[in-house]
Amino acid sequence: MRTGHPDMRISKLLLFFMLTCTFLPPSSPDPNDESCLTHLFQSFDDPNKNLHNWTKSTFSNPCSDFTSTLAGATCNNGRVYKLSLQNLDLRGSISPFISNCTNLQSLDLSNNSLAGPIPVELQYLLNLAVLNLSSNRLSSAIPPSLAMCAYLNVIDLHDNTLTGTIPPQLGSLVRLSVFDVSNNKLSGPIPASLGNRTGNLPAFNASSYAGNKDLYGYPLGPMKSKGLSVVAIVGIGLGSGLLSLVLSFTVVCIWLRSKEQKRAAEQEGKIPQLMPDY
Ligand SMILES: *[C@@H]1O[C@H](CO)[C@@H](O)[C@H](O)[C@H]1NC(C)=O
Ligand SMILES: *[C@@H]1O[C@H](CO)[C@@H](O)[C@H](O)[C@H]1NC(C)=O
Ligand SMILES: *[C@@H]1O[C@H](CO)[C@@H](O)[C@H](O)[C@H]1NC(C)=O
Ligand SMILES: *[C@@H]1O[C@H](CO)[C@@H](O)[C@H](O)[C@H]1NC(C)=O
Ligand SMILES: *[C@@H]1O[C@H](CO)[C@@H](O)[C@H](O)[C@H]1NC(C)=O
Ligand SMILES: CC(=O)N[C@H]1CO[C@H](CO)[C@@H](O)[C@@H]1O
Repeated sequence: MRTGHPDMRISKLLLFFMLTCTFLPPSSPDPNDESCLTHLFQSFDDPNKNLHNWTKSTFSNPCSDFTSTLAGATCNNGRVYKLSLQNLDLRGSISPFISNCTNLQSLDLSNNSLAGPIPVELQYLLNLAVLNLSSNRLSSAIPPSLAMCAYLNVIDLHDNTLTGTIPPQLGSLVRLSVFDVSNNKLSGPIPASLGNRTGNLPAFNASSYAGNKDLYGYPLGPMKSKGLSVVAIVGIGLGSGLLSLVLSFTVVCIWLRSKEQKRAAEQEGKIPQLMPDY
């Protein structure tokens, strides 16, 4: 079958590309980004109106090439790939719909007052390389499913109120070069997969884990013995022994003295009776 001269086909192809480039907008709106941004904005509380130009009309098309019309957002190929919303005094929480920003590579919400849990839905952000949620009021456990984000380089969760244990699964993130969970309320053993990384994987020192009262194991110290130390028990034993000795001695003294006084009084009373009147 003949489809025309090869040169003609190539020029037709060129014409087609030229037409599509002319008539398609440089970045087509993405329904996922729209859903992500809409819900994220709803879950944030922004008392200082730092996100004043995050308006509903911009969510459907937040990108024009590399620049975004939204403060803190950066685009690539018409998709949001970076959200840098640090130091904005944001309150509220992080919407699970963050997972709809599927091209996100960097999420920095650090140094705000965000509360609630770290959404487990972050596991769907398969391109995520940087996660900085430090200096917030985030609570609950660190989701083990974060280990699904295989490109994670940075997990910075310091200065929050996270509880529970550190998921050992995070040790499987071979690209991880920064890991900081210091100053939280984490407990339990530091997984060897993170605390004592083998091979040429970057290791994390004690400063990554410091400030968690009930966290233990290398590179921190061993488990603190529950309850009182031996010194404290001996001290309390000796102290209370001495105290009861002093107390009983005092009681005996008082008893003896009052007995003596009684006897003296009795003798004083007896003397006038025995003595004849002159
Ligand atoms: C929104 O704010 C950012 C930074 O404050 C700015 O770069 C951007 O141009 C603003 N967008 C609009 C539509 O005003
Ligand atoms: C955190 O944000 C506040 C403003 O909300 C700013 O004054 C402070 O310097 C920031 N801290 C850091 C470590 O960036
Ligand atoms: C995370 O954010 C905090 C505060 O904005 C900053 O000081 C820190 O360097 C960031 N962490 C990393 C690993 O870049
Ligand atoms: C721990 O590692 C950090 C960098 O990850 C470094 O800045 C710091 O000096 C180290 N601290 C100690 C005690 O080695
Ligand atoms: C850390 O790993 C090394 C071998 O890779 C091992 O000899 C050492 O005992 C481990 N330390 C702890 C505290 O688990
Ligand atoms: C379009 C889309 O991907 N929607 C998803 C957005 O995120 C929520 C919460 O994770 C999902 O339930 C939706 O399927």
